[in-house]
Amino acid sequence: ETRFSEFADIEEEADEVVEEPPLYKVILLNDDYTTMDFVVGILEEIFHKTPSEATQIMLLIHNTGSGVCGIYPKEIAETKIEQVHSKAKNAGFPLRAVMEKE
Ligand code: NFA
Repeated sequence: ETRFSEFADIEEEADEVVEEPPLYKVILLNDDYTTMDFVVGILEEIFHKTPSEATQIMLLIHNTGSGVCGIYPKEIAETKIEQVHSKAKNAGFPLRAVMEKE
C-alpha cells in the first residue's frame, strides 16, 4: 500500500521494512615496492585522514598485510579504488586496493 504525505513530497511504503544500502570497506594491501610516503599521501588525499592517522594506518598495512581505509556506499568505494590505482600507476607503484562488503 502506498501512502502520500499531504504536506511534503514524501512517498513511503506503509508495510515494507526500509533497508539502508550496503556499505563496503575499502582495504589497502601491502607490497614491497610502494613507498611509505606515497601511501601516507594516498590516505590523506583520497581518504581524508590526518597526517597522524594516515601514518598509523600505513604502518598497520605494512606490518599486517592490509588495513581498512574507509567504509562507503558501493559507488563511492569503487571510485576510491579507481583513484588509488590511477595515482599508483602514474607514480609507477604496484599499490592495490580492494573492497569488501561490510
Ligand atoms: N611495505 C612498503 C615498504 O616497505 C610500504 C607500504 C605500506 C606499501 C603500506 C603498501 C602499503 N616500502
